[in-house]
Amino acid sequence: MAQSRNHVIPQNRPWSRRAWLRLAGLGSLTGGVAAVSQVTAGEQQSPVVASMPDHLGSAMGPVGRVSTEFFDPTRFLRAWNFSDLAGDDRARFYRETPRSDGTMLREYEIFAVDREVEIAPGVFFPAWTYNGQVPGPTIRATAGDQLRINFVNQGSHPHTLHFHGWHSPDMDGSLPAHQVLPDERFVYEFEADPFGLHLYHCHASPLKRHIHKGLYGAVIIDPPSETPRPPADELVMVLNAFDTNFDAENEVYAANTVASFYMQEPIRVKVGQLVRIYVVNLTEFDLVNSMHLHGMFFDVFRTGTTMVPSESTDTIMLCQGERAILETTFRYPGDFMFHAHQSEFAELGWMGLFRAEDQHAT
Ligand SMILES: [Cu+2]
Repeated sequence: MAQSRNHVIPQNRPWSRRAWLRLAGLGSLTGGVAAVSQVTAGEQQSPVVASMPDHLGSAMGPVGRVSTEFFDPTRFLRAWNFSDLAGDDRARFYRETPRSDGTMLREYEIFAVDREVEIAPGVFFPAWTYNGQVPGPTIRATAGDQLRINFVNQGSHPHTLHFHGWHSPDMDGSLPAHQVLPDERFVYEFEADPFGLHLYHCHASPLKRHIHKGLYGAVIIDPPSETPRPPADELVMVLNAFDTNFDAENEVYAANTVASFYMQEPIRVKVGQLVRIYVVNLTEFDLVNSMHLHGMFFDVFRTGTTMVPSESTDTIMLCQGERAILETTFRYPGDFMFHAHQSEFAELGWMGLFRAEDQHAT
């Protein structure tokens, strides 16, 4: 906490999630939360009377903007294998080499580093990160490829990379013997198997602390190239939350780290085009998270391990570490809200908008 700048949480007393709601009315989080806070704090007045003017001014979304210079949630949506970096920069972190059997060797440079990340305008969280960002870079391969991850721990604590998927025990990054100490390195190597939507995270103990500090990312393993998924506009959403005062409760929730970011910068999609959303739940402390999309339904491929959807719904529940591929096609132009159906999560930042535009709109 000491290294956090512009931190709005007082350090000298326990700070509950309810207190955060009240504080947010004074600070920089969301107008919607401010309205809630004034009702909560209005002991002297009728809640109805107290809430009237606040409702008029409670446009949802944060006041102010985060810096997107280093981490831009819009770019993160459609970036994998460091595709958000140009030529030489990308080659420093990612290389692919065709193999004789038609598969690829994919090599990654992943490093752990302590770094503050801005999770709401002016609110900085002292994160532990992979490659300086939360979530870490999305890894993407085709089933049968070989993955080689060169991991360097530049952080101040022992860390690991623990991948979900088939691999040998020595590549699991979970036991005390697997810990990579500060300034040490380890090479993880395994085959991309099975196809689906997976994840990686640190597995050093205490586990929930190492995960919630920001050490996690998405892994997309595409089906074999002979049987690909249909072309689509593809988006990665990692559901996460931040315990800013370390009381084992989250104060800020998001899809892709920045509270309410996509309320200010709606995700642009095309009417009539298939949209595929890779949703991974990496929220700590709360057992269940969810995603609800307004005005439409989507097909659900749980864990992404089948080509046939298991259900069609407008709300999906995900336990910690659970993930799903969602597919839908927007029928109408306009703004469509999406958010956690846990209302408290939504009001604390896990909310956004899709902006659907006609195919030929510029
Ligand atoms: Cu760790």
